[in-house]
Parts: sequence; structure tokens; C-alpha cells
Amino acid sequence: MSHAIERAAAALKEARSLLVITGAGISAESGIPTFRGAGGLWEGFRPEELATPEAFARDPERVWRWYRWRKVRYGACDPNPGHEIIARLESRYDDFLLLTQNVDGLHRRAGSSQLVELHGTIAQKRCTGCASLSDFPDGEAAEGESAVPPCSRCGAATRPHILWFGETYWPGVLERAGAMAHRADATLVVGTSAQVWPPAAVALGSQQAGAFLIDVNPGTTRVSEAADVHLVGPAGQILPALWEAIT
Ligand code: BV8
Ligand code: ZN
Repeated sequence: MSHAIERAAAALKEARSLLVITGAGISAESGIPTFRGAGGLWEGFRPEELATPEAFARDPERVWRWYRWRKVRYGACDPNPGHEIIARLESRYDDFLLLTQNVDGLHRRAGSSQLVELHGTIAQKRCTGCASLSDFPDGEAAEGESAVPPCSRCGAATRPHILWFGETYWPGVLERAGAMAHRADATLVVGTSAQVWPPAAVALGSQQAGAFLIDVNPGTTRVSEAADVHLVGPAGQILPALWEAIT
């Protein structure tokens, strides 16, 4: 392991531009279950059941209840050392971009600012009528009024500002990710099963464009199999060790 850490640290020290891509695994040690592991968020539900526009059209109250449950759960969790190291890495590179698939907001709370929340955020809701964004109501409290909060501007139904399966990425997001993938000297992937195609394609595409690809994951995925270095273990332990080796 230490040899692999040394190799990854050497690549990160040499790099001038760094792309970081994270998934649910980086928040696992903060107490947030991953999507596809045991006890995952999808437990009992198939993702297509709730994280799709069809599910929302069919039963908006049920979708809102699921997201409120998640928001309450996320509110009780804090960023872990993995999030903190990624926030520190940002300040070491003039050219840095974090692409996260997570909607839990923990990267922002850890201090990351050069980031794109590819799949939106549980902190905001969006109007289905006028598309205006506003704060997502706190869990139980908002349950009282109406399970589907109305837009304060036009009165139409609002939805979580989250990208659902089958929905296309917001304009410019994939272009910005692709541009960074071409520039990156190193790409650090942390805690994703690489099941969702676009983020996985960005990671593999950056390697094809010349980036040194590092994957931090206790399991194996199509990214870890292609990676130049696969650091096997939990992000909360691996990333501090990597930081030690870099500084
Ligand atoms: C698109 C928001 C172009 C929701 C999410 C069927 C129906 C509909 C769509 C599709 C379909 N089949 C294929 C598609 C396309 C789909 C897709 O890729 N599906 C996959 C599943 C096959 N993609 C899309 O629809 C995307 N849009 O492609 O637009 C387009 C063009 C034309 C027409 C249509 C589309 C939009 C996808 C966005 C979906 N929204 N989230 C919500 O959060 O409620 S995706 C959801 O999965 C989360 O965002 C999550 O982050 C993401 C990926 O999961 P991971 O983050 O990787 O988490 P996972 O649990 O899977 O893995 C955790 C990993 O961590 C594991 O590897 C584990 O080993 C590791 N780990 C565990 N502990 C630790 C750890 N690692 C480190 N440390 C630890 N301690
Ligand atoms: Zn509105």
C-alpha cells in the first residue's frame, strides 16, 4: 500500500492541474449510506422508483417524503477527513476542479469552492413552473404545510433541485467537466462505483487525454481497473495518508 501511496503522491506533487471526482463513498464515513452498498439509500426502493421525473409526476408527495428523510439524515452528518483533504488539495493547485455526484453538501461544508455538483443539491428546490430556485424546506417542519411545497413566486409545485435518472445534465456542466478532463495532469477519483455513466466517462476520458488516474475505493470498479494507481481502502484513512506523503 505505501508503495502505491508514494506513486500517487509523486503524481500529485508533479501535477499542475488536478481533477477530483467523488461519489457517495466519500460520505460513507460521515454516516451517510452509499447508494448501492448494503443498507444503501436505495434500500427497499429501486432508484428508478424515486429518483426519476416519472416517479415525481406519479406521486410527488412520496418523492418529497424521501428527500425530506434524506435531508434530515444529512443534516445530522458532518464532513469527514476525506472531505477536508480534498478542500486542502484545492488550495495547492491553480487549476483545480472537483466534480461531485453527491447532493449532501458536505464538500461545501468542508470548504471546497471550485466544485460542480453534477447531480444538484439537497439544499435547494426548483419550481416546476418558473424554474426559480429556493431553499429546500427543513425535514419534518415543512411536513406540516403541504408535502409538495408551492413556489413562493408563482405558486406552482416545486421539486428537489436534483438531477434524476433519464434527465440530461444542465447546460454547460458536461462541457466544463470535459474541458477539465482534457487539461488535468492528474485525476483523483474517490468513492464512486462508476455505475452512472457520464461521471465515469469523464474519469476514463481524462486518462486517455494523458492524466495520471488514481482511484480511492475499498472495492473494484471499472475506474479502479483502469487506474494507474488503485488505493484500496476507505477515503477517510487513505486521503490523510496521501496528504502526508504529498506535504
Ligand atoms: C444522462 C441524484 C444524458 C439522485 C443521481 C435507465 C433509466 C434512466 C436512465 C438511465 C437508465 N439506464 C442508463 C441511464 C443513464 C443514467 C445512468 O448512467 N444510469 C446508470 C445507473 C446505468 N444516467 C442518467 O440518466 C444521467 N443523465 O446520462 O443524461 C441523457 C441523454 C439522453 C437521454 C437521457 C439521458 C443522470 C444521472 C443522474 C442520476 N442522479 N443522483 C439522488 O441522489 O437522489 S445518481 C446517484 O448515483 C447519486 O448521485 C450517486 O452519487 C450516483 C452514483 O453512485 P455513487 O456515487 O458511485 O455511489 P454508489 O453507492 O453507487 O457507490 C459507492 C462507492 O463507494 C462504491 O464503489 C463503494 O465501494 C465505495 N465506498 C464505500 N465506502 C467507501 C467507499 N469509497 C471510499 N471510502 C469509503 N469509506
Ligand atoms: Zn414558480
